Amino acid sequence: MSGKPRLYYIKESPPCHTVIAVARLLAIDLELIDVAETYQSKQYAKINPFNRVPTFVDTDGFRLFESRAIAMYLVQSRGPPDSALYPSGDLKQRAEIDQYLHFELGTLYRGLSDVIDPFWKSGEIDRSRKPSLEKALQWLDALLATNNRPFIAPGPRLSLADLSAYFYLRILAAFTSELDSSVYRAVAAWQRTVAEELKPITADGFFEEALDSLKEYCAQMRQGVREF
Ligand SMILES: N[C@@H](CCC(=O)N[C@@H](CS)C(=O)NCC(=O)O)C(=O)O
Repeated sequence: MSGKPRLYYIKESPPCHTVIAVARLLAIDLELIDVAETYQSKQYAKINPFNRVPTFVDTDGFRLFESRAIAMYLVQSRGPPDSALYPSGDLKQRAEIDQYLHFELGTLYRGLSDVIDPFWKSGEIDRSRKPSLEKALQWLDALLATNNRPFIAPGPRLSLADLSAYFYLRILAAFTSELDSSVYRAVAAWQRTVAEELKPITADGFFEEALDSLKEYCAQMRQGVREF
């Protein structure tokens, strides 16, 4: 295999946004393959046995799924060694980024997915699960407020620890106005800072259109005119 590395993605998917953002930040030219209509197929299962997105396939045929793992691989395989996104030359800085990525995956994203997963079947969130998500958001808010940090990991620069959390939290309000992370003031300030930082790679409107499309999808689910 040769040519560009490939990313199998779905436009509305936050973990795909994380990977696409990292690729754009590092000026990696990806071939984007939209699998919205085919990701449940047996053919796609040969690329990703869990039938999920994103999946990355490198130019030598190496395959990887799980967005955070793909993001790390992109930085480590193609980024500069001192990339603030995930610095290979600074063990402790990278370990702190790992720490917050694990918090995001194990606590914040878990809280979020527990609340919104039922939505895909019923058009309703699981309100009984909201306390765990709110707790995770309070922790994040306190972390950012107490340390007066612009970004999640210590230091003045955007890192992988910000991106996954950012792309997941920005979809919350698409499901219901009850899930508005902007009530957490430090989280809201951090979201504005990350959005500002990402402006050079978001100017073409791709991420905004993807969010609008998800909002439309969710609105149709709520009205019962669309099924997953
Ligand atoms: N932890 C995974 C999550 C992947 C995931 O759940 N992707 C969703 C789209 S956001 C998906 O493929 N959903 C299809 C399905 O579950 O059928 C990652 O970060 O890559």
